[in-house]
Amino acid sequence: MGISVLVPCWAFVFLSLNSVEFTGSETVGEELATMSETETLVLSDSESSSCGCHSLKRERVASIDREASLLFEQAAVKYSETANNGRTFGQEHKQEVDSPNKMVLIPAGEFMMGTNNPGIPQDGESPERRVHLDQFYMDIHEVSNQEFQKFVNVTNYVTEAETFGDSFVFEGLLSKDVKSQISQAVAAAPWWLPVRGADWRHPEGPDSSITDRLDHPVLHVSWSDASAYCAWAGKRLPTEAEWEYACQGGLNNRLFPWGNKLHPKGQHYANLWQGEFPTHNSGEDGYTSTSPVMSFPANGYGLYNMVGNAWEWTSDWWTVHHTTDELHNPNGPATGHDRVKKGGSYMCHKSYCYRYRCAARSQNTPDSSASNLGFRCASQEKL
Ligand SMILES: [Ca+2]
Ligand SMILES: [Ca+2]
Repeated sequence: MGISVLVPCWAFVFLSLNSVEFTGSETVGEELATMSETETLVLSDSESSSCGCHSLKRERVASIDREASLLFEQAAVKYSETANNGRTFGQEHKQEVDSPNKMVLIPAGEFMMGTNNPGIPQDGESPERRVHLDQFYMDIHEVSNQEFQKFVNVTNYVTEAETFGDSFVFEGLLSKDVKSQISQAVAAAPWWLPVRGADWRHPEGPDSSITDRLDHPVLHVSWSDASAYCAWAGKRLPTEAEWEYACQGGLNNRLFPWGNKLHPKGQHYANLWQGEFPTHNSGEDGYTSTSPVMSFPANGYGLYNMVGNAWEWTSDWWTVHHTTDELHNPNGPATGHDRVKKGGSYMCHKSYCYRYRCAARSQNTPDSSASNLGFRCASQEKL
């Protein structure tokens, strides 16, 4: 089946967006779960600018429409064969990861958090507000598989994905064997599949491993898992304000950690998605999945992959309601339903998930885990 057949399929899915009126993301999830199987593949307006990452909630999975899924599968195969053929993950830029993660001082200061020109307004990116922060230390890279393995070896920690027995994996990364055993998908984002046996040791399910990816970010870790790791290391998760301030690398009001141009001098500065999401990832930046945690240039503070590669948990509860009040060391709402994640991932493309900006944000429930979500730690003291 050729691409000419696929285009009308996706056109149908996206044209359907405007024919269904949704009132809120929570309602969307509940409504979709009771819709016909075909309708479960319809995206909401808020999802249309999204990678669907914040839809990764176990209660949101629904039966797959087999006909539509077959078309999607063809797209995923195309993605896999054209982008991944001959590629060995992590071999091109394999390097020894510092263990434990080096930290750098992020100096005390003030910055404008959020933006008055939001890329995705419904995410609560605005308004800009002046934020003052004390100094703190930040891991220079995302926590790697090697580091998390050490933590588990010492503590026998069991992640939530292992306890639940499944985790969300992007369909384009799955083998045919694993895909054939799956009968459910995330209603609002059908490229996310709940995979039995997917966890940090098996990022694409039981037939995958991290052996050749020890220097890549650990994935399939929930907010609780990330918090447990940081506590074990004598650290903590960064607040959203700390993360966003650190992302800017000493620059002010820039979109990205390195400035406002996505490709300065024609170079890739982050592991993102090139091509058509979700059907074709050209891997022009060298990676169609995660990259080593110290790949791509560091920002002005010496931090790697703040945007792109893996999403990163922060300690804050999620809210989209902000004021212009000045804040000192803000740590978010006192309570909430979801936790904030920052930076986007290797799945982000401007057409779907323009969240690889410092001011961008998204959220997941604290027990969620996925094949593009990791973390790094912060601390008040030098370790
Ligand atoms: Ca990439
Ligand atoms: Ca990242």
